[in-house]
Amino acid sequence: MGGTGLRNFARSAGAVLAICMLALSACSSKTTTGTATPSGTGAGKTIALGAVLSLTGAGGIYGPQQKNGILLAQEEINRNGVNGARIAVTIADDQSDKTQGAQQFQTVIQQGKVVGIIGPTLSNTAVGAHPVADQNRTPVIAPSNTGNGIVGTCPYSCTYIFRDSLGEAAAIPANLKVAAARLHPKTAALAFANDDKFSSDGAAIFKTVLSADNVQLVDTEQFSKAQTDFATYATNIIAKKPDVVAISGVGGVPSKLIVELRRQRYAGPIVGGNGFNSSSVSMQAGQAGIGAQSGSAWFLGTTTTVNTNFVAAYKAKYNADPDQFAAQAYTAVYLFADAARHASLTFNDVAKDRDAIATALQNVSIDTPLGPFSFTSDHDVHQPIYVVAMDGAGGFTLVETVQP
Ligand code: 1QQ
Repeated sequence: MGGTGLRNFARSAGAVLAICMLALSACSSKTTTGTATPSGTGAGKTIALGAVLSLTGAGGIYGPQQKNGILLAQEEINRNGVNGARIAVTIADDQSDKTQGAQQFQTVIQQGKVVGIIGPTLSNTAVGAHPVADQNRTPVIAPSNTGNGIVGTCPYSCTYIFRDSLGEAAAIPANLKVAAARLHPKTAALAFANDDKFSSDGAAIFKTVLSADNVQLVDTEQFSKAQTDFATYATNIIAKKPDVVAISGVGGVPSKLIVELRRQRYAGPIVGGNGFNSSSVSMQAGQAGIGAQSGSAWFLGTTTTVNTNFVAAYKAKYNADPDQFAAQAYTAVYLFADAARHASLTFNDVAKDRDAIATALQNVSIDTPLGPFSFTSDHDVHQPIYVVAMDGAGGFTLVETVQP
């Protein structure tokens, strides 16, 4: 390109860059390493993504917020596009079922020709779905799979699997550290769903950390994630007079057990896992849930520009506050968009584009509602932990922020 051409290009590139920088203020004062693909190369093209979420079943309490977060991010990003291309997210329901989740992954990969997938909602579904994506060399961002072995060292090949959801292996110790410093418990009771991967992994982590803190486990109650009547379990727990009760469960389990414990006049502290971090769970627990404490990856009141913009935009679109699940799903779209911006997509060779996105995801570094975000070498999360407590009205108060 001759002198003048390059200058015109530089001038127009300068102008385009300025516009992009403005558009990107939503989620990226930090900059991803590596050269961005010249803008405009994606003009008229579509970046197809899949989102396989629990809109029904045990995880159906989390999926709707995730869907909202994804649709908001898509709308914001498509105002200016990704190097001229549009993001198009196909959303499917994994029905909180491992086999259904694997089937939906297969469908968005084979038929949807997606270059990336967000999901599924539950760790229990992920162990069925993620191997399908990995075998098809299709990058995944797990927006709420906080169990063990989801990234890094997995019981199956997980080279193409990333997660932007804080693992219980980090969240539970941080939560218990804050609880121990305030409550100095000597005894504890543990209740968990034994037919759900996340709940069982969480229970194992609670056991390990409590024994490391010399907190004696005086009672352990286990039940199915489909359990709805917790009267017997609450009676057994209360009979042992624990200093604190720990709950590791998904869906309706946390709120139902909390309500039953309070109904049977248990007035002591309650701590829990990621299953607590949903505005729907806080709402269902209501007054009984006040003070129930968990380690969260996000806090509504974080005053960064990117988070206040997200909260304001979410409220404007849905007339409701977002929660952690919405924030993580929203962030996942921005992470894919930034990877696509740096991936030199062909838009005609889907296998090549999937590989390019997977490679680019490793170098992503952007500001998000979760905070400055980049993946660890294990494709995992490294972020502050917000220890929060239910406020009795569908929200959470911040107890303490624990740095990683
Ligand atoms: C998991 C979870 C659930 C509580 C929410 C989706 O963290 O299954 O990993």
